[in-house]
Amino acid sequence: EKTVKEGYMVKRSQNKKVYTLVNYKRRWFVLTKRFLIYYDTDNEQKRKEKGRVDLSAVHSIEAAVLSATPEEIGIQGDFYPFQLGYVSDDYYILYLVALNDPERTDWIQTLRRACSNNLNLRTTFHPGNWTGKKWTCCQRTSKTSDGCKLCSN
Ligand code: 4IP
Repeated sequence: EKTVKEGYMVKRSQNKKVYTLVNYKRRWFVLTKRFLIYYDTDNEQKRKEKGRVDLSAVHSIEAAVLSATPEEIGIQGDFYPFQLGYVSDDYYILYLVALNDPERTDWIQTLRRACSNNLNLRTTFHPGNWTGKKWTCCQRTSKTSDGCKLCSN
């Protein structure tokens, strides 16, 4: 399938396994018409797929706030996070960290274009993170609660 956009970003672990700790990994991202796929970065000649998001499952693409230090993320200085909310077997948010602000804007716009025909797009989102107990943005204690902020466009 044709590549729409590709590049390095740092991703936050999605907590698919309940007992793993949150961490951040640098990955090579490839956006096609139907998927956002991420690969490991060990061998650029022979990249191994680590995971993918089915774009039809995406309900929000927004800038985000990450309660993490640059050291934890593995980036020096400012970082530019955004989020991809989607529903598959559970509710997930993939937090991604772009290399700079224009790159973040471009990833958000490109992903939104790829998802523009989704029927499940939402009008609100949580700018903070789900800690397992509450949202850091609004302190709400339901993971599936409506977002506390209106989506931008
Ligand atoms: C892993 O940590 C990686 O961050 C995985 O990301 C991530 O999976 C795992 O979270 C997390 O436990 P270790 O490598 O230290 O084991 P990647 O697949 O990019 O390597 P996700 O789901 O984010 O792909 P879980 O809880 O989601 O499995």
